[in-house]
Amino acid sequence: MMRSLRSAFVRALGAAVVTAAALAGAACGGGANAPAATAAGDVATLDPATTGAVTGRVVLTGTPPAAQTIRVDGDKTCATLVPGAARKTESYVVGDGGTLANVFVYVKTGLEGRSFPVPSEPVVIDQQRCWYTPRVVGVRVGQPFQVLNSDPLLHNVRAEAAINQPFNQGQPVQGVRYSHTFSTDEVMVALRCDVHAWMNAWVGVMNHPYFAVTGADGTFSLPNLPAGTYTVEAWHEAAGTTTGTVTVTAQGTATLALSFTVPAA
Ligand SMILES: [Cu+2]
Repeated sequence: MMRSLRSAFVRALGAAVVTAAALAGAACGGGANAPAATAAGDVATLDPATTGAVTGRVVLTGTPPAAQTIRVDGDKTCATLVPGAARKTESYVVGDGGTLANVFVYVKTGLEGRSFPVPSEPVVIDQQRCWYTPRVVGVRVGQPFQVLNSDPLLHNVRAEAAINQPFNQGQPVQGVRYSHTFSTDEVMVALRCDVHAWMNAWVGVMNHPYFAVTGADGTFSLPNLPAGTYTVEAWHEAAGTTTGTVTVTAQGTATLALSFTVPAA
């Protein structure tokens, strides 16, 4: 009895994985960090004939402050891991034409009342050579979120959450992995290292799968959105937030341009 129930469950789950991963994996738009959905739900069952997409580009207007040199040799082990024992700040990562990287773009309003399956695959931020990689990620409420220490030294990761429960974890050993799940959507939860003051990362906690992080070309894509009108917000660690409104039609692709201005010093 147990065995047949279990195998039926596994078969059902397997079918759901194929369907949901094909549709929802792309919806997360997080590149290598895009988690695959692993359970049936609204995303898996959304009729593609009823959904569309938003694509766009984020640009920065104005001249950002020049990157600063960060000496990391206050920690002798960091100094051996980081070429030249120095890094550059990444407060603004700007490409040709002012395209802006590390922007968290997400649907802020328009999805109320909907629920979506939560991926079981973890979203991972790694501590590599005394730096967080990636710098900005999105994760779902209830989805495993992990902080990995790939360095042979002590990091202490502190989550500065305002809505979620903050956490503070020493990670003294290479290979250690702290797992956490966030309980509420929150933009953004900052991660800092108490050992290395230059280490910063940010986590966008979402109750739906429609979010993305821009790369150097500033582009983003939010596919498989139900037809409707949405407020899309873009968050940047130094430039703040900006929003746009976009209407998605069934099987259409709407374009949304978002721009930030360098704040006055
Ligand atoms: Cu550290």
